[in-house]
Amino acid sequence: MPLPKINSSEEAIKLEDQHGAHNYHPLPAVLSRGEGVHVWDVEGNKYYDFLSAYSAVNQGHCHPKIVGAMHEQASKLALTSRAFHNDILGAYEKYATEYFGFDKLLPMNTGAEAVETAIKIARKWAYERKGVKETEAEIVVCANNFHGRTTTVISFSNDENARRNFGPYTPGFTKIPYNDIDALEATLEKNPNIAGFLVEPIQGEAGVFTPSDDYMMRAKEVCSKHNVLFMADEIQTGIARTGGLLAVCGHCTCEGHCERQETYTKPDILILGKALSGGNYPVSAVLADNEVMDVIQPGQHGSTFGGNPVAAAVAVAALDVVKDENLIQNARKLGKLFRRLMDDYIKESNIVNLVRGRGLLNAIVINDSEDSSTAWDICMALKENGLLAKPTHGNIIRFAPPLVMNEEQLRDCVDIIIKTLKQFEK
Ligand code: IF1
Repeated sequence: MPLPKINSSEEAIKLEDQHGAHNYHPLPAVLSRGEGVHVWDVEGNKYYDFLSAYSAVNQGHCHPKIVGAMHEQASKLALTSRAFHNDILGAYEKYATEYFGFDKLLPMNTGAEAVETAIKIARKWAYERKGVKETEAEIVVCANNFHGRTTTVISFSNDENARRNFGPYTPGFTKIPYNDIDALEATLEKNPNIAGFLVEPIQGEAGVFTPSDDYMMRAKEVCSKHNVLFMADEIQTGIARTGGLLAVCGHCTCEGHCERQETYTKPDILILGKALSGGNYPVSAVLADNEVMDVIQPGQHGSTFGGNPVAAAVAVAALDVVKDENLIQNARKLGKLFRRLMDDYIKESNIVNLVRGRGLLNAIVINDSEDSSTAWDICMALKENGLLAKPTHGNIIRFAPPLVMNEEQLRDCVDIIIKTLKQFEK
């Protein structure tokens, strides 16, 4: 059956409204094409993408190298399941483990699945290596976390919208304040059953909440001291987004691999998703060294699609692009410029309180109450002016363009943002 031809944004939105579950409230932009830092709607309007599918499209829309690899592999062999081997998975695992500096990789598809995988590995490690009594392992998480949508993951969310009426909840999680080393230390000290500390190096959904520079490093130290696994959810922050290969790298000047070991906080369990495929395909992964990963033995965990040939080919191409196009350095350079230009404006602004972030993961905080519609209204006006961004948590707007942006484009975007904000100055 041929699909109905969509002639206008209005038509497309109406179809979704009638036939799709209402689990989202998108900005009314109906996109039909993307290339690099730009997307086009069905009316042919061109926009700068300032969300990058929540930091999945770091390498830019429809990157020819990634699309080429995907196309080539899909026409050769798309899926075998893990009942048989395929001739690319091992090569991808070798490439990715060397790229990030770990012994082993466990391939999954979505971010939430990778977080679930990390939780399972940490619990099993606690029982089989740390000597915690079975069913008593605890995982420490942070207030205002976002790690996905599964029943276990929302069990330790404190976002009522994400959590309410989805219980009963999975036990085994202890919540502490974010960016609070003393709270972590006190919790690990009094509870010997803690398997891991699961943390976002920057809290994306919480409004690009950026902790103190030494938080990750000190958290890792505290975890090591108490024989607790340090588990970094780099699904949104990783793969060049924040101006380092990983955000746990902090401010080191690594070029892909971390060369300045003294500033590198290596997680015991690293969780990746989103940009691992450049947003072209659902590809996620958990990385760890042998002493941790080897607790998983045949039959104990898996996925029909995890590690499929297309995913492997896409991930290798996506990681190649990050290196070949110096996306780490570009994100760092343009991020600094973005915050400087925005800071200059904010000095005279009544509508924006501050800009924060690292690399090209930034947010501005709007000077209005959390339940006001101002941030949404600004995003609607940004759309009219040719730039797409989305509010997060009421009065905060996240800015995360593809990392293939150049300086001229970034300056153009800042002009659009400032011009738009001026429409809202009181
Ligand atoms: C949605 C937010 C971003 C993530 C971290 C795991 C996952 C995510 C740090 C799960 C996913 C997405 C999910 C998407 C919105 C988006 C989001 F606003 F909800 F919080 F990016 F900031 N860990 N984040 O950010 O990965 O299973 O989705 O592949 O609507 O749920 P996933």
